[in-house]
Amino acid sequence: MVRTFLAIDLPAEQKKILEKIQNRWKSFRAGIRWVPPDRMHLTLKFLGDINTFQLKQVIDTTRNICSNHSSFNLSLGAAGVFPGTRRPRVLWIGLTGDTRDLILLHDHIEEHLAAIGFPPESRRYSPHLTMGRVRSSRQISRLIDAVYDEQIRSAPFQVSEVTIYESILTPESPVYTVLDRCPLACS
Ligand code: 2AM
Repeated sequence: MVRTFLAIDLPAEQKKILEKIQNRWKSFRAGIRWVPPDRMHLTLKFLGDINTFQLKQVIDTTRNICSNHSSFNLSLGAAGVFPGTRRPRVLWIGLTGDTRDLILLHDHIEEHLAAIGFPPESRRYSPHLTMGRVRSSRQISRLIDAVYDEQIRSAPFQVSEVTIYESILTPESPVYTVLDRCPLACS
C-alpha cells in the first residue's frame, strides 16, 4: 500500500519567503510543530493508503486531467488559522491569483477520482499552505495576532504540473517521495 497525495509544488523563491515568515512566527516560541519550508506544498487531494493498481489508475487519471488544463499563476496570499482563533490547529498561508483555475483543477480531480472509487471530500476545498500545527496553547494568542498581521508580498509563480507524492510516516516527520509529475497544458 502507498500513502498517496496530490499536490502543487512551490518554487524556491516562494519557499524562501515562507521560511522568513515562519522565522518571524517562531520568535514567539509558541507550542507549534513547524513544517520545514522545503517540504511545503499545496495539497490538492489526500488519498491515503492505496494499492499499486489504484496508484496506476490515479496516475493515468491525473495525467489525463492535467493535459486538459492550462498552466496558471498563483501568488502567496493572506495568512490565517484553522479552524478558527478559539481552537487553532493549523497556521496557514493562502493563495491569490488564478484561484479559479486552481479550484477548477481541484474540482476536476475530485470528480474524476470519484469515478474510480475515491470519495470526494465533504468539506469545501480551502487551498492553503500549512506552516505549522498547534501542539499547545503556550504563547498562542500573541502568535495568532502576528499571523493575522502578516503582510505577504510575493511575485506570481507559474503552476505547470501536479505532483503525485508518497508520504511515509516516521516517528519524527513524514517523508515525501515524488511518484509522478503530471504536466499541465501550456497556457
Ligand atoms: P494539510 O497541509 O492541510 O495538513 C500530506 O499529508 C498532505 O495531505 C498534508 O499537506 C495534508 O494537508 C494533506 N491531508 C489532507 N487530509 C489528510 C489526512 N486525512 N491525513 C493526512 N494528511 C492529509
